[in-house]
Order: sequence, then structure tokens, then C-alpha cells
Amino acid sequence: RTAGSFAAVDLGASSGRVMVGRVGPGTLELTEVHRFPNRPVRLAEGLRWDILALYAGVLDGLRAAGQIDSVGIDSWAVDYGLLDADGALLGNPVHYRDSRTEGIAEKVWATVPADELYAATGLQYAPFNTLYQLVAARDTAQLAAAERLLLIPDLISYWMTGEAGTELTNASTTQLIDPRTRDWSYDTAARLGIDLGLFAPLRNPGDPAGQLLLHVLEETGLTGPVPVTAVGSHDTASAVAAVPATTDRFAYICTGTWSLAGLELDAPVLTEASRAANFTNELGLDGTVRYLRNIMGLWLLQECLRSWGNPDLTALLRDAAAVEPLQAVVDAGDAVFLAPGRMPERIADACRATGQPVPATPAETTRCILDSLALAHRRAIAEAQQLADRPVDVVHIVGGGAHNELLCQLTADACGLPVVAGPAEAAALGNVLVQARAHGLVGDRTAMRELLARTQPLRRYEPMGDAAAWRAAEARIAAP
Ligand code: LFR
Repeated sequence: RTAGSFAAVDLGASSGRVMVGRVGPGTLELTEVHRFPNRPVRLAEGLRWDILALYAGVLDGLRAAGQIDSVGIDSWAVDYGLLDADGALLGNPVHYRDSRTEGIAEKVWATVPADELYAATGLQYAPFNTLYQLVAARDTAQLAAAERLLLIPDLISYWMTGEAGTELTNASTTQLIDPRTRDWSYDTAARLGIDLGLFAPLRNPGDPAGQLLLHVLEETGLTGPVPVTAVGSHDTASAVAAVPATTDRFAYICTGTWSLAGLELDAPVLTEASRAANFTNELGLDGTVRYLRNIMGLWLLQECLRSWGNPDLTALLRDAAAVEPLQAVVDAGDAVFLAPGRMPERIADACRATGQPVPATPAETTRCILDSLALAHRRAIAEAQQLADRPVDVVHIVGGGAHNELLCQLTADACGLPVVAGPAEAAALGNVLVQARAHGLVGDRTAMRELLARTQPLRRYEPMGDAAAWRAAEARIAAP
């Protein structure tokens, strides 16, 4: 066999899609066959994912995909569904932006101090790490009734195949994995009373993950057997796998709802300085570590667009490009922006609190957001190089933000490095390539990246402008 078709199910925080990748000798083509909204639902009990709507979208996508050689599933990280002893889902999975984890970290750190937690798991502090979610859920009727915990892509995979597993790259975002052993951090779980028996056995990207069940074949019109292949089921792991780098000296920014900015390393960085800088060591393909920082990302803009009644984005970005640069910036890494709602007001508040001019129009607010993201990209990439002692010559921007020319140019300017933008559908491409590799159609990670660099349209941005202006802007939001 020299060619194959692979369906990539890629679920993001604001939309899901099913893409079909055709891989042949030296060729890689991706087609979107179905896209559907992901609309979280606010209930009295809190913010929930509409997981059945997502699964229905996945099935629609597979029906549109036509006959394929395999399916792979990736999604956002950390969240999960609980199953009872009969294998039925208990309730709607809780959204990572739900407020149930407020104040939980302090409770956890009283048992396992933050520095010990970092040394054991290498994970940044984020209130939504699965570990904090599970501590927040302690004593709930739902957790007491649960026999199984499946991370979101593993849940979708379980519904399609009847087989339960825990894919490693996504497991690494739970804060219950030791990035050195790439196995559970048994000690961390025991100290916090978290039952690791809830988790299904670990599996690696490329592992077989079962076959579509009969009723799934019927629903989708596919002819069996159709295997499901484990991929980097954390979307960011799949996206990093699809960074079209042609050198080792690269940094990446995976842009979408979040900006995930950092480096691909061979080993975790678990120093105190790294902890203080809140860098995370998530696991990637083939024993790599995704050493990166979470930045609020285009969420800031998405939430503003929602408040403004969804105006035309192209026009807004054109107007933002004409606004005077760096008038006001906010700390795009600040967790104050995590929750939904009132985003233009919250950005204005942050500008006011740091004694800067308050953006008055949507164009000014948009410019403030993009300048702030570029500044946060600059900081993350500078600090990652320093903390890991790994200098880079180029920054790759993959994911949805690769289409945002202003963001790409500002990032090049702020970092003082060339930016190579694309592919926008990196997560789906990484998903497809891992399946293709498991089916013997592509070589190692380097070969995958060469194929991407040769086949995907990329755009290069050279740094321009005034480096001192970015340094000055950074000083305006630096902690006192
Ligand atoms: C990006 C992402 C990030 C993760 C966040 C929450 O889609 O997966 O990597 O930190 O969502 O799960």
C-alpha cells in the first residue's frame, strides 16, 4: 500500500471538525468534510459541554468523509466524562472554564506543596488541570458512582469502538503523569486520594484503539472494519507534531482559542525557575516534551466579538491594523481573563488598573488584544529559550491564528524573529500523519515535518519595527 485516507476528528473549544487527509508518496492533502459549532451550556450547576451534540457532529462528519482507512480523534485537554459500572455516561462533562476549581489549588497545595507537585508532574499551574477538577469533585454523588474516567477524545473513541484507553499526550495534561517515566505519578495521586483505577490503561499515539462498532458503521454508512488509531489526542500535541519546521532551532505558537507558545524538547525542565515562570512540560510524540506556556489567545477576541454582536472580522482587523500600536496592553497570560463574559469591559479595567489609555472602540480593543498577544508570545518564547537553554532562529505559528496577518506580523516584530505561519489546520494534519505513520505511509517525525513543509502553503513574516517599543510596553504590565 502506498496511499491511504484518514479521518481526523478535531474538537476545539468553539468548533469541531472532521477532515480527511489523503497521504501518498510525497503527497498530503487535507479536505474539510464537516464543521459544527461547540456551544457550551450554562446550567444552574455550572458550565457544561454538550457532548452528545459534539458526538452527533462527529458521526455526521464520518458520514460525509466516505470510505476511510482509519479514524483518529483529538480535542482540547484536561476535561473528562465519568462512566458508571454499566458504561453509561454520568452527567454532562464539566467545562474547564467552570468556576468549581476556584480556591481548590490552595487546598491541594496544603497536602502537596506546589513545588513538590511541579517536581513530580512538571505541569504548569492552571486551575483547570484535571487534578484540581477531581479534587473539586470530591464528595460529589457523581464521582462516587463513577467506575471509569475517560478524557474527552478517549470518551468519543469509546463510544465509537466500545474500547477504553487513556492516550498519553492528553493524560499528561491531567497533572497525574510523571514526565520522566511517562507513567502515572502514583505518589501524587495517593497523597491526594485520587483513585488512578478510574483511568483506563495508557496508550501511545499510533497504537490501535479498536474498530467502529456495528451501529456506528450503520450510522455513518461506512463499510467495516474501520479501525480507530490513537493519535496525539491532545489537540496541541497533534498541532506541534504538524509544525513544518526544517531545523531543530525552532519555537512554535499553536494559536486558536489559546496560544500555546514554547519549544519541543527531549526531556522536561523541572527547575524552580521554570516553575516560577509557569512553564508546562506536556508530553508529545515519540518521547518529546512540549515545553510551553498557556496564553489566553484569541479567546480574548472571540469573547469581545460575542459581546459586540459578531461584527465582520475582516473589517475589524483592517481597522485594528490602522490603530496606533502599543497604546495599551494587558497581560494575556493573566487568569483573570479565563471565565466567559464582559470581555471588552474586563480588558478596559486591566488597562485602567495599569494607568494606560483605555481602548474606546472595537478597533482599539482589538488592537490592544493583538498587541498584548504578540507581547505575551515574545515573553514566552524568550523565557522558554532561556529556561531550557535552547536558542531558536524561527517561530512557527500554526492553528487558526496563522490566518491572522496582523497577529503574525506583530509576533514577528515583538519576538525579533522571522515567523513562518501555517498550516492553520495543524491539529488535524498531525492527527492524520500519526495515523498514516501507524499504517506505514510516512517515516519519522522529521519526515513528517519535511512532508508538511513541502506540501502546505506557508507564509513568512520578517521582523520589523522598533524593539525598544516592545520592551517599554512589557514594562508597563510587569508585576510591581
Ligand atoms: C488548546 C488546549 C490547550 C489546553 C486547553 C484546555 O485547545 O488543548 O492545550 O491547555 O485547550 O484544555
